Amino acid sequence: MAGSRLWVSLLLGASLTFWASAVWPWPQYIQIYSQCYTLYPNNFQFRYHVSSAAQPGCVVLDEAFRRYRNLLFGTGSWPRPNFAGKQQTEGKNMLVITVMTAECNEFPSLESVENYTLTINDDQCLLTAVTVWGALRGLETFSQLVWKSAEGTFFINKTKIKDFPRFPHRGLLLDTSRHYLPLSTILGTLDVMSYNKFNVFHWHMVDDPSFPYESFTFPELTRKGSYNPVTHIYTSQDVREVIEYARLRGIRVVAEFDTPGHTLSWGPGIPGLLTPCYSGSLPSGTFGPVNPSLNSTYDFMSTFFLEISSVFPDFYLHLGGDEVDFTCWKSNPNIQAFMKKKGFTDFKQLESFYIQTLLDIVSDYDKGYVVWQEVFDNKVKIRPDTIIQVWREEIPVDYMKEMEQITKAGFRALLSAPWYLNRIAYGPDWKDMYKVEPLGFHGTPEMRNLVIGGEACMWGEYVDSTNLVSRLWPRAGAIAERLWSSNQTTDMEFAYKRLSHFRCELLRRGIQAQPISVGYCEQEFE
Ligand code: CP6
Repeated sequence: MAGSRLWVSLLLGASLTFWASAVWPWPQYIQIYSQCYTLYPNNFQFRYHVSSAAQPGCVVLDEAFRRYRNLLFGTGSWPRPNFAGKQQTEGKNMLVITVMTAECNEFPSLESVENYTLTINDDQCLLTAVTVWGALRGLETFSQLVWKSAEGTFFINKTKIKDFPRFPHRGLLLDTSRHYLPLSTILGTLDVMSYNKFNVFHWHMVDDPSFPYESFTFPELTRKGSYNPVTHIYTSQDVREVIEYARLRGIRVVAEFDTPGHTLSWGPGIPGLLTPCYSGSLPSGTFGPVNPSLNSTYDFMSTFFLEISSVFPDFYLHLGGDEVDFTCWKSNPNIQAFMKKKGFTDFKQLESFYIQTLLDIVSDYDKGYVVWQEVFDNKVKIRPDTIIQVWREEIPVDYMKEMEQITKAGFRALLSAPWYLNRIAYGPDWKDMYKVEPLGFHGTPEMRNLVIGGEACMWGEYVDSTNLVSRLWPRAGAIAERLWSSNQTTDMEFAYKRLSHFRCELLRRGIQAQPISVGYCEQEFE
């Protein structure tokens, strides 16, 4: 392979038509020809093929057709083409969709097949997919292939695409505890995620500063733990709305309720849950992680996670387990006595005891779980199907070594360490994130197969709805392409051109994406 940039320019000849092929993320197999067809906004339709398993009434696709019609041509009506008689031969007036299975009312999962093929030629404009989730990916690609001439005519080039994701888990983490993100901000982010073919929303719902999740079994958690129990909470209606909005875009919602650390906001709502820290022989009035020495803690967790297991339909829950600070546990005489009784000599053993008990509780609810890497590092006994998320950059080992160790032990791994979007630098920092090779460690093919993908993280300490969008986009796109496209898609010049173009397309779609370098966008924006 001579590098996709060269290959595309050979096919298209002129750089004028480059933007007809500026798909992001880049498909696995794509051939674009210079021949192109006219699209007529007034007549254009999305249609179900007669042999498609999904037919009108399939909400996922009906809704997607409406969205993509708006994205392509806007909501207004367009002037009729003035060469009406030639429409049949020169125009492409429909995209025909066929899917093999009709899971229109189900949820996407880690196992969902997202493959699709797109064929635009003299005879047809056809999108085929195994599932509706694949059809959604194909519709997005189709929408990126359509371009508008200076005269305002819509065109699509003759194209053949066979596409599928490199990794099945392509996530974005949003933190709604450090700052509350309004529902509209979350929904807007799900839209842009779908433009990037991301398929997992990792909802880091609660943390030390606030508890915005409205629990119906423990309403005090929200009443006493949120920034404002009227305006800064996610009601069960809100949560349902996020889950359905995500589903319609082929996005899973993986909720994280991080324990035993990062739980200060849980304290006021559940007296006795957190460990009282001691200063000498007296409680200091401050609190540490969840108290692992009390039966009441596990009773609470059983009830709480029973609720969470039913509210979030995804098979996986994220149980956290990161950054547990032992100083408070160390200071507390009751914890010390509990350790002695259990024969623990190390606080890692105490942490393991807590996590193991929690994992057993959640397993009983028929859920799978994702945990942060410390759970593996501290040698907690975990079910073999646990997914470990790697977030630490250097200490104690570099993240590629960590990926190697996790997969060598037979666990599935998710990579996040190189992908902190909350961190900003002066310069084109998307390049380093783009260049990451998730399988860049020493290992067997079996070990590589255990890497199910990765996540871009937007930790919220310095991010709220005022700066989220521009900090996310288009930089998160670099990670989206690394997780979707082939490991051969590494040409930086080609990526730069397409990402610049994609950023302009995001602006056209009303997303305040930041520039990746100097320059301008062809179209004008408000
Ligand atoms: N919050 C929680 C965070 C981080 C983690 N957990 C975090 C800290 C430093 C970096 C990246 C992430 N802000 N709950 C660790 C997973 Cl560099």
